[in-house]
Amino acid sequence: MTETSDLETLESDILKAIDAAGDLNALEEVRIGALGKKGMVSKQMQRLGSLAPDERKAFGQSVNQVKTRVTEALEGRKATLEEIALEKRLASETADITLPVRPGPQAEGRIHPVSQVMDELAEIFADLGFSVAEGPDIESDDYNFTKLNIPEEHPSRQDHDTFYFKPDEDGSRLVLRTHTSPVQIRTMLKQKPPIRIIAPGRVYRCDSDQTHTPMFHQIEALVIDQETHMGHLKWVLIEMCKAFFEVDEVKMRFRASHFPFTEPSAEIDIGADAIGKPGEWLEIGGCGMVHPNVLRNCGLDPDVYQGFAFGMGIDRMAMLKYGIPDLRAFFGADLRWLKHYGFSVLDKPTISGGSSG
Ligand code: 2U9
Repeated sequence: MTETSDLETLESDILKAIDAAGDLNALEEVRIGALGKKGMVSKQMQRLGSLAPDERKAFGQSVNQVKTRVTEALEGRKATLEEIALEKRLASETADITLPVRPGPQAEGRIHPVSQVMDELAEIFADLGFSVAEGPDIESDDYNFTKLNIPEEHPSRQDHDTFYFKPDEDGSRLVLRTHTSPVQIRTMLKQKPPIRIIAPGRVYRCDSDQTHTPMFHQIEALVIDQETHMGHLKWVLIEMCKAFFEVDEVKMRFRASHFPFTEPSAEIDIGADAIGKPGEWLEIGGCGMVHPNVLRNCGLDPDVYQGFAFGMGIDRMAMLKYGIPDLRAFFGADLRWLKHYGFSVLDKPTISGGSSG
């Protein structure tokens, strides 16, 4: 056989081997066998020395042409094999995005019913134009009682009702606040009306039985403006209850009552239809027009400014809305209770989405 036919046979054999390579490793073997130092094509170059001078140039060119064609074939086959490998990998790594989300850590966590209801009420009152005010849990008896027109001998000042700290030198006595009303006092002392605030937070009473715990949560609201009247109070309460209980209509009645810090005062009852007990009335809190003495204690002229206020128990509102039977379990830190009565961290309450998210 002539050198050229040898080369043709060699090239044909190598091209067949390239096409037959099933993966990148096999193809690399073929490349080394053809173009490596000891490769079949490289060996042909060694034959140059044994050729006559006039044959050497032509043969050398032929070998280089074979090298070029083999290199192109190798690159082509490599690209094909890489494409196949990628397709295979993509096929094995597909993620079915229609599958439900795998529960993550936030699926474990629960929002406590008190936090949920605080968030719901904060959303509702924000929509009504109220802002949230906060204050200390440890209060002076001046802010917690005196400025609220609560007389020295009032029973709520007794230490069977109120947690007192040890008296300090200057005689003012510190208490664990028995309501969030001191927050309203602090706001009236530092903010010029109009005022529209809610004061949610922990309150403490020296009380503990089936339906009372020494700490519970309260939300109070205060509106101070000129020409504010009971109609405004009733409207705010009705709108708040409709949004909170997510009903189009709510029955509400006001039973005359007495609180030192409001005049007139009333207990607030709602028709239990909202929670599936038609014909019954449920007390949800108390309200009234801010007593003139309280306005004066905060430097406001009762002939210029009037206001209303109301207070509700947040724990109680949660029990009513979500049918939670036992108040004491709210503070029992039992994860089974929380798992059952708690809320998902992903359902933030919004007005548009309905207050319970
Ligand atoms: C200021 C003036 C008036 C807040 C009010 C009530 C009536 C009331 C209870 C409901 C259930 C407390 O959580 S509860 O036990 N509250 O009945 N609260 S009027 O009146 C104020 C507050 C602040 C400056």
